[in-house]
Amino acid sequence: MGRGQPNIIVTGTPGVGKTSHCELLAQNSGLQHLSINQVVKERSCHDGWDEEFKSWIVDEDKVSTRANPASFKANIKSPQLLDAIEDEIPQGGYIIDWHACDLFPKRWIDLVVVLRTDSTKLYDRLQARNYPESKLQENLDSEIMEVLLEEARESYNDEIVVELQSNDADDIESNVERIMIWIEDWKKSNKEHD
Ligand code: DAT
Repeated sequence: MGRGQPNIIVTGTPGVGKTSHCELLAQNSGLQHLSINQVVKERSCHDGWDEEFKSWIVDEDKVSTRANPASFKANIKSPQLLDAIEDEIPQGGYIIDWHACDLFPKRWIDLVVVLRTDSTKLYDRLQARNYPESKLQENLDSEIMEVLLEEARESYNDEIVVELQSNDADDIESNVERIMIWIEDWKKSNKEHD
């Protein structure tokens, strides 16, 4: 049984513009913006707030889906998070916003967008967020080392992983336009298979 609408992951280092892209894309496409950070926060799927790193503590090692789905379920530290996403995402129509993507089984995902930002611009954006120096440096290193891009390529087929630049406001518009065209194509080719 096919999905009527695609599921898209928008990922990348914190500060690259995931939320900005997802909000505009949701507005233009009618797909739903699903911020995993928000889900973790609202549904209490976390082990508390890390003050130093200013983020919710989710044990990502234990929620890896690279293993088979059964162990994915058995290993997950916060079953509520899995239940929450397991019921909703497979139906399609979600833009998933998170700084990691290997949580989601391949079969759920139709496109993975990895946003990239030049280090000087990313530095300024993270500094504006008052990130502590340790976290700022950690995120800059992660961006320079292409950690999220590698993770996306390891977790999904190369054909569905797209790397897009997010340096200026114009990039947001052109990236969203490009994804909109992809969504329309996806819908057309999926209809043919129904
Ligand atoms: P993320 O969700 O990846 O953490 P965000 O969308 O919250 O990132 O953006 C962080 C900040 O950077 C926010 O003030 C908006 C700005 N920003 C994001 N993408 C941008 C772009 N392509 N051009 C200019 N500013 C951008």
